[in-house]
Amino acid sequence: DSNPLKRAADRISEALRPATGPEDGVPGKPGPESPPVDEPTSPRGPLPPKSDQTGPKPVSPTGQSTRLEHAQVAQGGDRLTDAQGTRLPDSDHSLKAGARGPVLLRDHHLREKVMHFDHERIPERVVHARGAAAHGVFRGYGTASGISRAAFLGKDVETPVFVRFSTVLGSRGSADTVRDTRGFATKFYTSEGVFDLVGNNMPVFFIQDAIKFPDVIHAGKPHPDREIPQAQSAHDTFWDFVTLHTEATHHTLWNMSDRGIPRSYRMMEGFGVHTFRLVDAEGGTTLVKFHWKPRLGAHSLVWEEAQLLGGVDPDFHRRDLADAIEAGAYPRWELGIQTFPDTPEQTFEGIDLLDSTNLVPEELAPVQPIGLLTLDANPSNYFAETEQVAFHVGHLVPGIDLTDDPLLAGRLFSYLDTQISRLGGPNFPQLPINRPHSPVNDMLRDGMHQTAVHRGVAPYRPNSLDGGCPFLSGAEEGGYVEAPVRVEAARKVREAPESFADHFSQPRRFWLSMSPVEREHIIGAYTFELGKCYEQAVRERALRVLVTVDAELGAQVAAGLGLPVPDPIADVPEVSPSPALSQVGGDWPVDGRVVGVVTDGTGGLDDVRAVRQAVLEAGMVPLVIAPTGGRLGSGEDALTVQRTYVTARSVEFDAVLVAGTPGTGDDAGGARDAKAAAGRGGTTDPRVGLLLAEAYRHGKALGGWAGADAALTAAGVPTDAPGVVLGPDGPGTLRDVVTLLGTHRVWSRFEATA
Ligand code: HDD
Repeated sequence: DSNPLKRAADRISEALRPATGPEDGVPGKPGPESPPVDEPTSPRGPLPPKSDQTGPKPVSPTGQSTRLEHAQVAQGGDRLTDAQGTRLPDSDHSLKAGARGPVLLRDHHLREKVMHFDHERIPERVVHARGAAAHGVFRGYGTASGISRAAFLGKDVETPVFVRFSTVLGSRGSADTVRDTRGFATKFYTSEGVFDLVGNNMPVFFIQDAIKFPDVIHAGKPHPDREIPQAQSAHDTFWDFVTLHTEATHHTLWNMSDRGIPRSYRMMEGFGVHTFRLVDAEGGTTLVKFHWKPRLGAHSLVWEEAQLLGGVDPDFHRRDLADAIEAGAYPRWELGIQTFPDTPEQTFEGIDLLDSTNLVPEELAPVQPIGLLTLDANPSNYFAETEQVAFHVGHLVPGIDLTDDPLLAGRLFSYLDTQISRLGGPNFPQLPINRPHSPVNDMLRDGMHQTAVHRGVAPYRPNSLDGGCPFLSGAEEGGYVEAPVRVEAARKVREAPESFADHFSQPRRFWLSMSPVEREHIIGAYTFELGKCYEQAVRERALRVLVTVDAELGAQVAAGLGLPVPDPIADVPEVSPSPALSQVGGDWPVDGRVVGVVTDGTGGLDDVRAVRQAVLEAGMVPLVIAPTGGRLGSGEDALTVQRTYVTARSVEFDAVLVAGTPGTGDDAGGARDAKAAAGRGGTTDPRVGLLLAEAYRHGKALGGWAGADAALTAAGVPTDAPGVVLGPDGPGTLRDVVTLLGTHRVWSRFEATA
């Protein structure tokens, strides 16, 4: 070859050729690259299911299961093929005219592979884009059977479910722990069709009429010019909207409370928000509000934790849910209902049940348990299941009906409509995750992405050509018959009823129901969010709203902003608190709580081993934190290090234990374990110091033994402070720490104690 540039390039590639590469000219393995040394050399079957993915596999009469099998259906056999099933000899090299020649247009595999990749993403949900989901089962208690004929509410009836949790404002890749409302959407695959309960972790909504939904979302989403801020309500347009529409005050107050930053999806309440109508076997009706009550209690992060997690682990909630299920700590919620007589007024104790900015205090209408939800399996494929699941408030089964809540009415349009652009056509109910488990026999035909092969010639009714099939069902044959509720003749108007005009007594009740520490958090949240607004008019209007809710709330936030306290907008009627709204108090199971154990790994490993075992036996997750990765000790008893001083951050742990301390002069009993924790020369390693100081500041339980007090003291943690346990040994310390974890946080460590 006379081209000097080409000769030089050839020499370079010759020099880079691996010594152990395959022979040139082997069919299907051309070129100078060698396969990675650990590439398998013979085919094998698909990976076995994970431990949490075994168990009964429900089979849908309509075809594929909604659970598990579809992953295998999509990938049969052990040979790579193209989408048409033709086996492929190579997937790493385009077809070329010579190794250094042009790529040929006829290379179907190249074009198919890149074409498919180009279209891998679908539009994210316009709201609730960021989510995580799990499979599970719902077992009815039968306690609702007297007021609802829904078969799945029957005693011991088990129904497969898929639950998706979400944030509202952020994009698909946004952080889990931002301050926001959380979605809590449940798909029940009942024997009578799919029922979707599409709720949130807050019982009230920003607006009373669905026609304002585009407005409130436009206000909350990033500004249209720079597309910032992402997944935040702390900006002018959000506060502009919620202060101009004072009906948003109640929901906004919930968002500014600890409910806006949950500790875990497993530790959130859920609410159907609207009032629904249950229908019994005789056609009798009862108004209800749905509640999900978590077995682990409702708990939250503190604001600094939430912010740190946004950077340290943006997937915190997603990871927490999946890890807990994989570990067998299955999250559970009880489904409950508040019931109200279905009177023409549709009010209860003066509260308008059609106004979704209202809640009904549990003290006035207790939540009665009607069934148990257990989440016991993670999705096999995020896209196929979590991304493609399509919920809709209009997916109802006999026994569950709607009310005339104007917020609900608009939703009945929106959820069906949005799937057309999100999932690309009207056949989204045929996607495996959306398929009912009951027989489907509709007369919907054709359309984009039609996967059914419909039989017969007469998709219309009545017909005489397909034997008159399919037949209709009255209520006695399980048909969905809308409750024949009377609709009063009235003028067509664009108005809200007078009863929708009180925007302040419900927020005031929420504020009065909070404990001192929760109020302190709310004040902090408003001060932060309004402090991030640039518009003076918006801040001043927000303060007027806040003083109307409560003088002290308004005054404290005004002080934080450095603004004068304005006059209230209106006089607020007297309301009594609802203690059930406070999250502080109670003693809760500690399942799946994460306990960090700090050790330098040079001695006293027996205690670390024992405490690790005790944490596991208590149903919690122990994570051993050491200066570097690898294993501590040797032989069968060696301990695996899960976090290093570099990868550990306090926000990941519910409690932190320090195994021993320097200075006691021998290797026994954990004496040297915290040497590295306290650092060479007796100073605490700054990363361990930060870990302990943060955990302390966030009200977390701290423990230690064998003189761990030195490391704690060096981190600025007073060893006689509440919730700091210095025990005789690992397991002894842990016992007290478990008791502290039952209350979620050491509340008395906050200035405004509970
Ligand atoms: Fe909505 C998604 C909850 C009012 C329009 N909504 C969506 C999701 C949840 C809620 C949990 C995510 C479902 C999933 O995981 O796929 N939405 C609520 C609650 C509301 C509410 C509790 C009030 C009580 N929503 C609401 C209104 C409208 C919408 C008033 C429109 C007028 N919501 C939608 C939507 C979404 C949605 C645009 C986006 C993706 C989807 O539906 O499937 O249609």
